[in-house]
Amino acid sequence: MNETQVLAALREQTIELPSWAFGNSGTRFKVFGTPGTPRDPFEKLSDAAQVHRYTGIAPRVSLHIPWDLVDDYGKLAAHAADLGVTIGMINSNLFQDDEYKLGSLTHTDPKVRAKAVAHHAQCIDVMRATGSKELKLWLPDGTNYPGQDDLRDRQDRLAESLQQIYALLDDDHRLVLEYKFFEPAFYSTDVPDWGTSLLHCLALGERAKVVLDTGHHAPGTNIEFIVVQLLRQGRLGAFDFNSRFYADDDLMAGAADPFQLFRIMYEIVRSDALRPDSGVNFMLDQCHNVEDKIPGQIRSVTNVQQATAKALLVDRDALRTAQQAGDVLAANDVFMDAYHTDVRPLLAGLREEMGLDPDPMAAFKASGYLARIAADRIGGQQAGWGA
Ligand code: RM4
Ligand code: MN
Repeated sequence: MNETQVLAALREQTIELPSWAFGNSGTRFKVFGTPGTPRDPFEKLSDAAQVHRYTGIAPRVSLHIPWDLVDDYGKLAAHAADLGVTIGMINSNLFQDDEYKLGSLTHTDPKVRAKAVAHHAQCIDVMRATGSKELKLWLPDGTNYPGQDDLRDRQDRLAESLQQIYALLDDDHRLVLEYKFFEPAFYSTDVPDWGTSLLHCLALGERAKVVLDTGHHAPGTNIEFIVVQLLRQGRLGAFDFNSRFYADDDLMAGAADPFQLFRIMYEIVRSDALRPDSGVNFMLDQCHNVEDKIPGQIRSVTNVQQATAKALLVDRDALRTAQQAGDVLAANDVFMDAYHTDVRPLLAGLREEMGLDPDPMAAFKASGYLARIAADRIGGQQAGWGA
């Protein structure tokens, strides 16, 4: 790709933000409050819109139900539109209700399963009211002890519950199913890997796709290989980008391993899946526990953008030639050359062309927004996990 083509591809790229990144979060040890933290979904959207304002590529915000429950979703969508953003995926919540202690969609009790399915009917209503087209499920279900429950029956119950949810969707809705190898359950997880997610999606139908959260794999997993397989099947529905050192750390995307992010984005580019109509939603799923949240999101967005720019710069003709000649070192050189390219000037130029400040982080800092919200948002309950 020449520079004009690279810039054209970057201009089309969008990244979706999670509303929960703007609320307080923490670990099981402590949740730290931050001055100016949003107190409701309206304020979360206002903060998310700041990220779009300075990066120009983050025009959608995912909601999480019930954390983002409001009386009037039309009003929330109108607020988003006023801010220049739209509502993205609607995430359901199957992990914060006492009845779900032993499972939700997989529970042995049909009443609990019915309740979990009904929660998705509520999420689909939110989709209709906000114009969202995607329902996202992450299933916390699993067991802690061998023998605790029947692994095979749980899969059958899950398949049946998912069918019921899928049947509730409108024709232009999609269902995306996320996998995670452990936590909160430690012995078995009912959707632990991409294979399980894919099998359930294949059974459901065309509009069911897999979500790949970069934090949800065992250390050492070759995530870009999974990307390739899901793209080959046309079943990669979305990413939840974040970084990890140990488990599901939810750190800023590209912070721990920018090379991995580059390798993932290379496979996206290689399969022509960056296009807005490719069906892959590039989302962040992160928590900012010790850093400021809006700058944390800006950094994440620009990290994904940098990895994408480098991926676009791979000389694919030279790479193919080296690969076909069996020239291992030359092929690796071509790949690494792109990775080592400093794309910051290219991206600064792109932003200027888009009418943005070339340095989004500095421009946001200079705006004084953080000081303003700290002064304005006094009183009320700060939003966080569970609210
Ligand atoms: C899960 C998963 C989901 C997210 C929840 C809060 O680990 O990553 O995507 O919605 O956390
Ligand atoms: Mn996730």
